[in-house]
Amino acid sequence: MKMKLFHGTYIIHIIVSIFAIFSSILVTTYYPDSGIGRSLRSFVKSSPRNLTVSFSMKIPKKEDLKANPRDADRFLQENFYRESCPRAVKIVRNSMRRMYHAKSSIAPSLVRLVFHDCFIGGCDASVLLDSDKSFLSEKEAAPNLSLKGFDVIDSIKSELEEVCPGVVSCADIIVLAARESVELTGGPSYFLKTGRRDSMVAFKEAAGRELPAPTANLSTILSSFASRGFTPRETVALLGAHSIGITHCNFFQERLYNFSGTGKADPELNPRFLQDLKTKCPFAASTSSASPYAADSSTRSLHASNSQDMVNSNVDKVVDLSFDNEGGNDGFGVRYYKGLLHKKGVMFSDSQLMAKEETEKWVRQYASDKHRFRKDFSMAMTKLSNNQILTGNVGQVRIKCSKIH
Ligand SMILES: *[C@@H]1O[C@H](CO)[C@@H](O)[C@H](O)[C@H]1NC(C)=O
Ligand SMILES: *[C@@H]1O[C@H](CO)[C@@H](O)[C@H](O)[C@H]1NC(C)=O
Ligand SMILES: *[C@@H]1O[C@H](CO)[C@@H](O)[C@H](O)[C@H]1NC(C)=O
Ligand SMILES: *[C@H]1O[C@H](CO)[C@@H](O)[C@H](O)[C@H]1NC(C)=O
Repeated sequence: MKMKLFHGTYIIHIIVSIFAIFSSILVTTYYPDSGIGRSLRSFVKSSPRNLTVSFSMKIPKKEDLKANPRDADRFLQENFYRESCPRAVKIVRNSMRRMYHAKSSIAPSLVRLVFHDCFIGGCDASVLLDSDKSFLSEKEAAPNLSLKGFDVIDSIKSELEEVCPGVVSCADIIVLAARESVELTGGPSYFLKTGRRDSMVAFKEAAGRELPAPTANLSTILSSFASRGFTPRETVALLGAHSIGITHCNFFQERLYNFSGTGKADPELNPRFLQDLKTKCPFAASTSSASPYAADSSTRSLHASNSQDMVNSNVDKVVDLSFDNEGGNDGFGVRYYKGLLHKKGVMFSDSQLMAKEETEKWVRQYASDKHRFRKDFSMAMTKLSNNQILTGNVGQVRIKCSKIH
């Protein structure tokens, strides 16, 4: 009986080895750094008795490999809280759904928040830390601009603290909540590992400065994303998030009334769209003269979307980037690219994606191929969510997201 079993194992080993040799060649060609090729080769060399060990070796999915920077792939886990807090992901999901149904504007806020956190200094929840003296300026830059997102995270965090105190990091909550937000607004659900830890420092030197401003040109946008490892294709895909949320008139007022000091509108704007925007954003001398694109505006730049509450603010007027959810939830992303094709990019930085072939070709692809967009967007969001994470013993798991302890 024992012999027979061993015999069977031996045959399986030979068959699997032949497969492994071919896979190893393929994998090494496409993912030279992945380590899978190495694992497969060592499998071939291993004794049949080691089969069980080899079989339990996890082979990452193709998408994960592409999307995850190497270190994130190594340190994050598919369900980091499976033992310490098995319901963690579910709690985030249910909590987000409940809050979204009470107030849908939280979704774009969260997408903006994840972008802000991960793009600047990595996905470490540093964005949530309470301001001190030097940080105040950012919060006061716009009336409670990010605070809606903060509230949502705090609320999810306290729910989690009740179930499994001190376990789930704020950094993980941000990325998980953002994923729910994308899904709730019609975007794809994407793969996320967990196990991020929270930073011990805030990036006081006004994080936002490094985000491309709404007035940024294509080369500035691309180099800013490239310095974080994003290709032009991924950059175009990520900007599809501009199909939800709102933006403030003063971010693009210059385009409507005094483009580059010409006293005229940006000729790259669709004329009917221009009229539409002018109606929504009447000329406001006060905001235009006060250098609307200076430091404070860049903090709310790229994912400028935020709370609909701002509509009621008389500080400045806003435009709904989803255009009343044009195309329904199916329109997530696609309406943005279709808009760009018709010269209906709201901010200058958006319209810049049409300025050169290297980005324009992706705008065209995504406008006409929803599935390709959703796939690319998913991979780019996974990658963004894994940017410069803290794991292991680095950092901490905060008890309150706004404070280190
Ligand atoms: C097989 O497994 C044993 C025990 O884990 C290990 O010592 C040995 O090196 C393995 N053999 C190969 C060829 O990997
Ligand atoms: C883009 O903007 C940057 C910074 O404002 C500027 O230095 C650069 O010359 C601009 N590039 C082009 C092609 O206009
Ligand atoms: C347009 O911009 C130029 C240069 O910034 C400025 O001199 C001019 O006064 C502006 N015109 C209006 C109507 O605001
Ligand atoms: C938002 O700003 C208002 C007015 O400045 C202030 O009263 C309120 O407390 C702020 N909200 C939060 C959550 O800080």
